[in-house]
Amino acid sequence: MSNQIKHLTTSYGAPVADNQNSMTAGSRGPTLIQDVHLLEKLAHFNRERVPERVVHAKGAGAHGYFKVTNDMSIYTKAKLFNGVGKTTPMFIRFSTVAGELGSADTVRDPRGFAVKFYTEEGNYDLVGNNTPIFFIRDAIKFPDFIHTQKRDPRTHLKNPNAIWDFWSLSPESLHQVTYLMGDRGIPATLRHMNGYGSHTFKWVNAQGEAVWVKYHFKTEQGVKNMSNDVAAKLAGENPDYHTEDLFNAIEKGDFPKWKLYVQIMPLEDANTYRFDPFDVTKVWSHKDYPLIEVGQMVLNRNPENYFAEVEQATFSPGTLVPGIEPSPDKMLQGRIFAYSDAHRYRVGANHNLLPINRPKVEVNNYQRDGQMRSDNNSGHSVYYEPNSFGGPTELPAAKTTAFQVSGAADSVPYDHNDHYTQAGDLYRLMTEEERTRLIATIVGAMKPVERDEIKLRQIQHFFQADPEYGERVANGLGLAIPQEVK
Ligand code: HDE
Repeated sequence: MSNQIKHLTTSYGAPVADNQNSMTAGSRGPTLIQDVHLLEKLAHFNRERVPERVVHAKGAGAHGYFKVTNDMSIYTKAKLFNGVGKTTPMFIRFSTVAGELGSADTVRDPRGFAVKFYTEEGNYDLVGNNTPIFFIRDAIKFPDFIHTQKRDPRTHLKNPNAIWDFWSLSPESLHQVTYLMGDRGIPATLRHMNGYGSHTFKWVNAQGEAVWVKYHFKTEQGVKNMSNDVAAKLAGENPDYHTEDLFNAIEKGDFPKWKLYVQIMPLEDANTYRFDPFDVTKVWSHKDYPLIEVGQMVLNRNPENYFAEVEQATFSPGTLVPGIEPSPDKMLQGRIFAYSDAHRYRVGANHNLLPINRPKVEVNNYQRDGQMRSDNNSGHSVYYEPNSFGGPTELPAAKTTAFQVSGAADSVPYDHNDHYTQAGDLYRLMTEEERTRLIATIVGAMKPVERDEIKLRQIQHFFQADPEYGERVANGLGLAIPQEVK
């Protein structure tokens, strides 16, 4: 690095003579509008913030790589999963869900687990959470659900009445509510939690054979959680505790690692499985579809610049590569629209030109212009297709596999509605200590709810999942299980 002094310049490269004093008419005269350095500095300062993510605003990111330990070409032609030893650079962003950009890390909330693989076939984004399931199962309910997680429009405070009113009227949320109110609701650090693709996706191999797949990132640091008391203390004393822990661990070479596994379901099983495999509020039993190891993800490099690499990172479940395709999961389908729409609004139409989002392969298409077109806008190459001038042409082998659809076009509810078995199984899997903590957390969260009708409706769901679960929450709230439920 040359030790030549770098002179201060304006954004258009002109040298700045004085960065201490505004230009004025005499020492007490008015400031001169011709002080372009002053004007530019103040004006750019006003425009330093891009809109924060409407959910998952608070986050931390890291670079790393993914290495295949078990060849998956029998299931998928996606090159990042083909061939033991295949190594793909990646970037991950962890996040909370409901809090704003400056909110505390150690809140009870799912954690975003968004992975961008820079593969040799273009970017592949696996935008999951640290929970294998979610609260709702139709995208159309997401804005409503998130409204209840955010601030009351009148008081600007979090509103437990809204939270529990929505959940008690949405029984499909019971499984994820149990997960969230349990020990894993507050991870000890971002390194001591698992990650999941949550949805079902489709893998297709080179012969065009397809299977359904679910992703599981198992932390090699071991799952460790944080108690309510420690979390509350840290939220006050060090609201960026998780962010700091991840940065420091990588900085000192203690690289966090995860093993990636998948569950594989034969295509035809989807028609007979006892749960709807495309319902993201439900899991597939590991007995039915055991975990198969795929590879290892290692985080070994911190961002150089938070805004450039973390705030401007854009992930989408629709960023797919050949061999990986969506399933009919209604939440996944809705997300495929929503994320790129959010990126165009939050970062701009050309967000994929930014270094953190740019693929590490050549991009050839006929998209032109748009704000902040920071590349050469494809120069003077041919700008339409078809053409006779050697422009980029389609690659038919990359075609998404055709699949049959049936039924009338309509607003159709799910036809599998057992929301209690898996939530009850999760409760019964817990040790007595875990159950005691779960009940205490739920009772604490539900106490401020003003209307007993809402509490009783939610207690009925807990009771249907497991009578003991319902009884213990009812007792904690000083309420009795309604006779008609027993
Ligand atoms: Fe998101 N979600 N989400 N979400 N989500 C966003 O995209 C959305 C859902 C998740 O670090 C937004 O870029 C809809 C499930 C993560 O940048 C937005 C639905 C899961 C991140 C959005 C869901 C997630 C987001 C906000 C219901 C786990 C942060 C800004 C269909 C499987 C990614 C943005 C990052 C971010 C929409 C539900 C995870 C608004 C419509 C389920 C990890 O587009």
